[in-house]
Amino acid sequence: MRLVLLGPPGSGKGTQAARLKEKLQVPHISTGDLLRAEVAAGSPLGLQAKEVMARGDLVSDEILLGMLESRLGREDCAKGFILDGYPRNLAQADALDGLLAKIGQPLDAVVQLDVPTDLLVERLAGRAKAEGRADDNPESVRKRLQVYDDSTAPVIGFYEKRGVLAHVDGVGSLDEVLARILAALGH
Ligand code: B4P
Repeated sequence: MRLVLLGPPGSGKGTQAARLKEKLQVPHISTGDLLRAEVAAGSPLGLQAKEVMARGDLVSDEILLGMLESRLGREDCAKGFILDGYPRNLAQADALDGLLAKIGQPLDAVVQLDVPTDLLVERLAGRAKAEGRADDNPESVRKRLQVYDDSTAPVIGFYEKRGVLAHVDGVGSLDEVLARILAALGH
């Protein structure tokens, strides 16, 4: 199964991908986690990404594509993957198409998690208290929601036109949302 999880910040992409990987037996690839690992390691890429992420902006498409290409080339992706956090704009959606065509692994499905904005803000405020992530402060959350509306939301139409997109209601318990995603995937 080659799956993309789409949705605004706080919609549960990372949360559900971590659970789906057990069910689908494919790796969970979170571009946010890959970037946070670079930041934590203090690598040149991490140093570039740190400020951009903290203020809620998108890291450059070029950096993301290189990172993704090297991750998808690893052996554990041979049977598929769950992509969480990529693509985040139309240029990334095009780049992903090219990359997957090159490695002969077209997407099977794209799931969009729908959650109202007031609930997103509430969830991210909860995570700010629990985990203290650098980009969960109110100002960065506002920016991330704006970036989502401006840059990421158009990706929904891109996949709708392809006939591969399923909308899933992301409001409910973790188990309820997981069951809806699995049903949308025919599992
Ligand atoms: P991400 O790490 O992708 O962060 P996110 O969009 O906020 O979603 P995340 O997956 O972490 O949270 P979730 O909704 O699961 O990106 C962070 C930054 O990295 C970006 O702003 C950008 O700078 C950079 N970046 C990443 N990918 C990039 C790309 N492709 N291009 C450029 N830059 C990129 O969970 C949120 C909270 O909600 C959690 O506390 C969770 O417990 C809670 N929650 C989830 N489901 C719930 C439910 N059903 N009920 C109640 N709470 C729930």
